[in-house]
Amino acid sequence: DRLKLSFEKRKQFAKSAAAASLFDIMVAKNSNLCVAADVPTAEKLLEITKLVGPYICVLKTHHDIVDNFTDDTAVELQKLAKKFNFLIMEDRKFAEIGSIALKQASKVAGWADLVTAHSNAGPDIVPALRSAFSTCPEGDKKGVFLVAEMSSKGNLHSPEYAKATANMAILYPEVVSGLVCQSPSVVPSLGVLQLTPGVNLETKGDSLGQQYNTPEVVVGEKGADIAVVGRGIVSVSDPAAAAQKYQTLLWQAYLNRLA
Ligand code: BMP
Repeated sequence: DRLKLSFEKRKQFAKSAAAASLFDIMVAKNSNLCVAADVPTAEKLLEITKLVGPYICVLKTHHDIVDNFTDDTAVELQKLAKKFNFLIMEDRKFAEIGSIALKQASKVAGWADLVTAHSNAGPDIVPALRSAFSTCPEGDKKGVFLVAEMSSKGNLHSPEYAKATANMAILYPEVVSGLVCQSPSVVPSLGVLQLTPGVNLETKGDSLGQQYNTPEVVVGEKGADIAVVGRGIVSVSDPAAAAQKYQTLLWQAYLNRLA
């Protein structure tokens, strides 16, 4: 049972190098918190990263919503990732035929350790992204998270779609480090990580379809290995304190799950 096994033990089943290093980081930092750094400018992105860096295992970016995101921004992000020991995930959700996804991913593969992709175009998205990684130094240490389910109201992700997405993780275990999903039964093997967005202590949702749960529910019931918190941390007056609080609650929920 995945949910009863520690991250230390699960690391032994990781076939993707990025998943293995994620398990290491999570254990070293006692953190299963991913911050979604959805801020409007490059300056704010670096500022928020410095504030939350000590508390996270993954920094998730949407670099295309950031004004003046430059190569220098990427270099600074990588320095912070090294300093605070976290991985950078560009949440680009690639969803194209392989040949286009390869070209799109080549734009971010240099600085992102992890990227997200939809599975709707079929399994060849995975080797396409692997090809984009392969042109980078240490490209074989990079990984993909496939979106099996979503947190938003009315989404079209059926159980069959989620299952077919999980099968792609079995087909390409060296490349698919994890799945983005909302239910505990989707993840097909012990070495694959479940990333679950939609976490907020203050509110149940937003006005555009987002749906939130608490850390306890997301980790304990929905099966998240890593939980994503965006506005709950980046849109409050003290992001560092909020990150510390979510880190503590999420890690406690993981310990409770093991017990
Ligand atoms: P917030 O906590 O502010 O709602 O941010 C959630 C983050 O997680 C966003 O960056 C969004 O792109 C991402 N996300 C999500 O909310 N639901 C999903 O199903 C998949 C996501 O990647």
